[in-house]
Amino acid sequence: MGFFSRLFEGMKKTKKSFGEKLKYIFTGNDLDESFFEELEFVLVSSDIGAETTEYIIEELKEKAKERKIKKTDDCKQLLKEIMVDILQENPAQPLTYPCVIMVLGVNGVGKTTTIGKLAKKFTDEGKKVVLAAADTFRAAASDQLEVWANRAKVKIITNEHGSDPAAVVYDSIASAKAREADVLLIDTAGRLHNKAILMEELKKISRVVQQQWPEAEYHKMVVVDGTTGQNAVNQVDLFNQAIELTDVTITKLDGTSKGGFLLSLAKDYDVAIRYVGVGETAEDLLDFEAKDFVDAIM
Ligand SMILES: Nc1nc2c(ncn2[C@@H]2O[C@H](COP(=O)(O)OP(=O)(O)OP(=O)(O)O)[C@@H](O)[C@H]2O)c(=O)[nH]1
Ligand SMILES: [Mg+2]
Repeated sequence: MGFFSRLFEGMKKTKKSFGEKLKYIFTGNDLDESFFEELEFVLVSSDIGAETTEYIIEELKEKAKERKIKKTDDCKQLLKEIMVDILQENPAQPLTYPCVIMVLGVNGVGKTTTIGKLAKKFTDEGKKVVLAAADTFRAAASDQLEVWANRAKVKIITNEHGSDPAAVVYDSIASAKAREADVLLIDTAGRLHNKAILMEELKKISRVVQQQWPEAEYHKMVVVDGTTGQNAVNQVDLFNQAIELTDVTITKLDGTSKGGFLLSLAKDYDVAIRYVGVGETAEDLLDFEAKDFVDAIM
C-alpha cells in the first residue's frame, strides 16, 4: 500500500465522522450565518476544540468575503486551505544526523512500538540505528524493545530491571558514538512512582544526552494516543511544561474518529507534528504531511 492510501485507510474513521457531517453543510446554498453556525457545530463536535474552531470560522468568513464567495460549496477549498495552514504552522524540519530522539509519553500510548517502527524506517533509509532501553521500570519493557531491535537488526543497549535509566542512556551514547551511528532512539518509561519522578527522570536523561553528545541533534518527542482526542492535547501540555518538547507523534489514528484534535494541537503548541501511527505493523508510521492529512479527512 502506498503512502497516501495507508494514511487514507488509517484516517477512515475520522473521515467518516468529519467528512460525512461536512457533506450535509456544503450543499451549494447561499453562504449565510446559518451555514457558519452549522459548520461551527461540526468542527466542535469533531474534537477540533472551541478556540481553534472560532479561529477557523473567523478566517473563513474573512477569506470568503475577500474572494467574494457566495455559495457554501465554494467554501470547502477555503476551509481546507485554512486547516492546512494551521497544521503547517510549525512543520517538522528534516532531521540532521547524528540525532538522538528521546521518546516519552504516558503508559500505553505506543512509545515502544513507535521506536520499533522508526528503527525499521531509518534502517531502510540506510541509517545506522542504536536503541536505548531506558524504560527500566516496567519488567518486560526491554524484552519488548528487543523484539523490535531483532526485527530491524539494530543494536540495543539494555540494563537490568530497576537500574538507572540515565546510565542506560550514557552507555547507549558511548555505543552509538563508537559505531558511528546516525540515530539513537531512547525508549522511556510511561509510568514511574509518580508524575514528578517521571519528569525528573526525563530531565536527567536529557542532561546526559546534552552533556555526552552535544554535537547530535536532540529531539524530545512525546507520543500521544490519538483515540483520546483532546486528552492527548492535555498530555502534550503537561510534558511540554516540564521538559520543552520539540516533536510529537500521534499513534492509533486508525482507531479513532477524533483526528480533528490535531488542529488544536498544531494551533496551540510550538511542537512539530513529526509522525503519525496508523496501525500496529512496522510500516504503519508515516511522516506527517498537513495537506495529505486534510485530504484524508475531508
Ligand atoms: N492500532 C494501532 N495500535 C498501535 C499503534 N501504535 C501502538 N499501538 C498499540 O498500542 C499498544 C501499546 O503500545 P506500546 O508501544 O507498548 O506502548 P508504550 O507507550 O511503549 O507503553 P508502556 O511502555 O507501557 O508505557 C500495543 O498493543 C501497540 O500495538 C497505532 O498506530 N495503531
Ligand atoms: Mg513501552
